[in-house]
Amino acid sequence: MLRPLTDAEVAGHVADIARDGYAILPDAIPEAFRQEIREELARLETVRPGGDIPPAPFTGRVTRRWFDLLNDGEVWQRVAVHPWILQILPHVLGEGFLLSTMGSAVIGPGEPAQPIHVDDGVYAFPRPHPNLVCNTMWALTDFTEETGATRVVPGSNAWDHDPDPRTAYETLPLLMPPGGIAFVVGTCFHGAGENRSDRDREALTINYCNGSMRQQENLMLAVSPGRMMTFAPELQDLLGFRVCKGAGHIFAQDPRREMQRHYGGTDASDPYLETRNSLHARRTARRGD
Ligand SMILES: O=C(O)CCC(=O)C(=O)O
Repeated sequence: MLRPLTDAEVAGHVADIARDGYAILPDAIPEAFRQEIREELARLETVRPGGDIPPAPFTGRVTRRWFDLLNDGEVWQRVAVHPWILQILPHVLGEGFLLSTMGSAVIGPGEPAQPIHVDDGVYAFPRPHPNLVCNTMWALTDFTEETGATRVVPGSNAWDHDPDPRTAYETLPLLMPPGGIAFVVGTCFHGAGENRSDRDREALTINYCNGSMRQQENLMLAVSPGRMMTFAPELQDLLGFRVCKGAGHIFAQDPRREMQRHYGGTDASDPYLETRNSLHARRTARRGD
């Protein structure tokens, strides 16, 4: 069991992220949990060998990346709601932030360094801009210079331009023993280091976004509604079961209400439930389904 972070610890990490673009939390993954995740990665290698995407220069030639993990082992549901991440991210991305994409980055020996990039480039907003994305890098094995620890350009989160592929930036490695989690805000220039060792560097990239942004992975379509209904409420909220600043509603309500109406667990306190039920019955009768 992880103890909660103190308010001072949360404030310290949030200040580091604001100033440098990143922060490291050692001992964030209890040993049994870390082993459970590694066993799940080993299982994925047997069912989807080599990962979900073909070899490519940016994502790696000998790097295995599996996606849409909420359709796989139950352990991913616990990864997404890591308590320390949920304590820190409201102060980085604002209340109502969402899970954006969950992936693995198992970097094989000999993989060259990844190009320096930013994780919020998918939105193409002019810089500097408020935090839209924050990635969390989970070190499942040693993050060292040799194994290809993620490299960051400290302070680049404040810069007014995107990374230039022709520039050789001065970078620092995010050194972590197994069990560390590093936060890398979406504006911070970074990339995986070269793996010069003879073993895999096993990591997760669990990425969150501001609640008004579109999630990078199409989570609401990728995971079947019946399956989402079995998830813990805090995970459902991260998937979009709650309205954020007026966005994301169904019948002008939190999606949770409509999901419960369809898939069970109806909320008796919903004042519009009866009206919506009868509207829905009329629409489906018209469609003949
Ligand atoms: O694996 C890493 O160290 C960084 C991964 C990354 O930045 C990415 O895949 O976008």
